[in-house]
Amino acid sequence: MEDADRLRDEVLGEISRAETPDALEAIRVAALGRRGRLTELMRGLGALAPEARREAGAALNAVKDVIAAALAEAGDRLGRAARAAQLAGERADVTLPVQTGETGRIHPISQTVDEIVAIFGEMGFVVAEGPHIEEDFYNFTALNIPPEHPARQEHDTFYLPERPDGSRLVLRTHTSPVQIRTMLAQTPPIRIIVPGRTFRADHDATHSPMFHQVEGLVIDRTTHMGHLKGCLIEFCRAFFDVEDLPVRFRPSYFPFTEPSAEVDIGCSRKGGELKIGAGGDWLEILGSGMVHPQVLRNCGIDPAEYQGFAFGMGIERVAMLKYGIPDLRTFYDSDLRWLRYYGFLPLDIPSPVRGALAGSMAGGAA
Ligand code: 2NM
Repeated sequence: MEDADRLRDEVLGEISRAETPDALEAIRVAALGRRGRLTELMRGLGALAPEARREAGAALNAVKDVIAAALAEAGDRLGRAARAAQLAGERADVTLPVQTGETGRIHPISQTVDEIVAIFGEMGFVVAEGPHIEEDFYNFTALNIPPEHPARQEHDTFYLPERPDGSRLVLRTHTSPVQIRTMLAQTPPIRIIVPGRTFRADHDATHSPMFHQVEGLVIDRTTHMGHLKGCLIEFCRAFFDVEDLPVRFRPSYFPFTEPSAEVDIGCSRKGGELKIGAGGDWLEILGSGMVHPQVLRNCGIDPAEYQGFAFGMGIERVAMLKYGIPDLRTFYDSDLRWLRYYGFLPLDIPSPVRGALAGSMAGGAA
């Protein structure tokens, strides 16, 4: 029993000096492992007479229990210490000033979407989103787009392979299917703003097969063309930050709205330079209209009880106009030099508040 007691004292000493979970594990293996010192002593029991074996066995088991308990206790202690050290290492002082030399930038698409959402958010709109891969019904049929309409043609729309029943899913060609889903799922009043990716089989200097849209929808009992006009005039002036910006509504046609109007803003083109604001020239930036009664019916809304307006715009286009970005294709290049030039600091938080105050609030920390 001399051996067992000495072993116990030695191992307990090692355990008390262990400084890491790894060191502790090495001690456990050396004592209790398959080739461990205690294991070897136990193996030696077979050579003893029955009476002596019982006595020595009991003593070795007691030592084993003491060592196991000491290992568990030390494991807890070192685990706690390791966690405390990790937490101390990860400590962040949230009161420190903003780090200058920050290299990350907000992409102009994200910034523009955030600005548009902030303006409509102030008017009481809420954001709605939906899937990029859509059923034909939500993308076309419910929107009163007939089967033979050119927008459905193979060369305008990305279709997925035919399913067993012959139908095909599409990459949504606009964000309007989200409006359809919202009208089907909710009862008016509805006031949503819908930003997101859209897809059309078109690729040249001014078209990308993937681009972004923001659309909006308002449905209530007495919503009328005056609301559409007031809402979109207010938006244009807030977005381009021009108080007296001329805005005009020009008759147009969409299958899903009646009447339909395209929205132009005033601009001037002098010496090849485009400037937004009163200037005698016009620039188209939005499509809009009163939601077609057939679209309301397709969504389970009674057009005798409710009416509403909708609008849509291309994000890349309005971002290029507002921020003077000359080439559409550069949006998708992931060129960090471009992003450092055209991107926004994370603290340029979009705000619907305009004027000098907005400037000092947004630019203060940057
Ligand atoms: C536009 C222009 C005009 C529109 C219509 C609808 C819906 F679902 F309510 F019928 N959503 N979006 C709409 C109307 C979109 O984008 C140029």
